[in-house]
Amino acid sequence: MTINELIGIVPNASEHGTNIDHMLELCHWFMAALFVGWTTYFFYTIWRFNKRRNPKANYYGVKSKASLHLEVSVVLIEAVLLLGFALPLWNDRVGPESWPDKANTLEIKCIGEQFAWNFHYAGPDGVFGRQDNRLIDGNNSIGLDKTDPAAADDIVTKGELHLEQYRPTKIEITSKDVIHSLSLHTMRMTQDAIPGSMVPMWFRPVKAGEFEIVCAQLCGANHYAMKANMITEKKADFEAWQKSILDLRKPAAPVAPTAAAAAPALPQIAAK
Ligand SMILES: [Cu+2]
Repeated sequence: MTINELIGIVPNASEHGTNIDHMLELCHWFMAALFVGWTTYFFYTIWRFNKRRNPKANYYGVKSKASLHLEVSVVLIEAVLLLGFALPLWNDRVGPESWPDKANTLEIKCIGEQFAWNFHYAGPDGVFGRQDNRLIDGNNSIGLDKTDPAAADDIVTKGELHLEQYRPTKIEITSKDVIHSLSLHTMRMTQDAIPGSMVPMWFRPVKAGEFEIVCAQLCGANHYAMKANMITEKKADFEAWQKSILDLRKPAAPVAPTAAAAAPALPQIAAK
């Protein structure tokens, strides 16, 4: 059992998450060592320097260099964690070279609001329809301009994020009102949703399944309930989901006139 599991980490579902978990595990071991070390030292000083053992004050203090060496070791270990693990992982997420090839990337826009997550997909044409906050109303939660031809096949969901297994995914995040934070724990990704900014993040989902999304920024009275579902599915299932939504929008096919409808009306029998 790892410390990560002991304190209840949710299972990882992304490609890079294994490295994040590895670094977390190292940090936890290091913190555990510091915790045990400092606590032991604390009780030692209470015993060693109490008044009964030391009726007379000592004006010379510590002469040993042990504490200096310990402090330097702590700084060195922290430097290794930061420079050797944290910064390279950070660079893998945001470094200019790290972004996946656009042609193979599933791009999604995420718009937070009090207290829900909206997800906007470009649809089969791969082009996002124009968006304008002035168009936001009860039936148009992200202000999608429906007169824009590119918007015709766009898909907007509330509380449901569909991802394609193994496909690099880029999510651009913003908010309509206050600061929220899109937290995909199982993907080891979290990014603040800031009104007026579009902040991108990317990852590659590798584990299929249904996972929980939460808001990680205290954003108001119902912050605790600002959840959504993340569904990672196979390519075929993802495409079927997209098609099922678009099919609902197709106008019903005109009904061919049936023989009964075409037949002349029967003469009415006069009521007596
Ligand atoms: Cu929120």
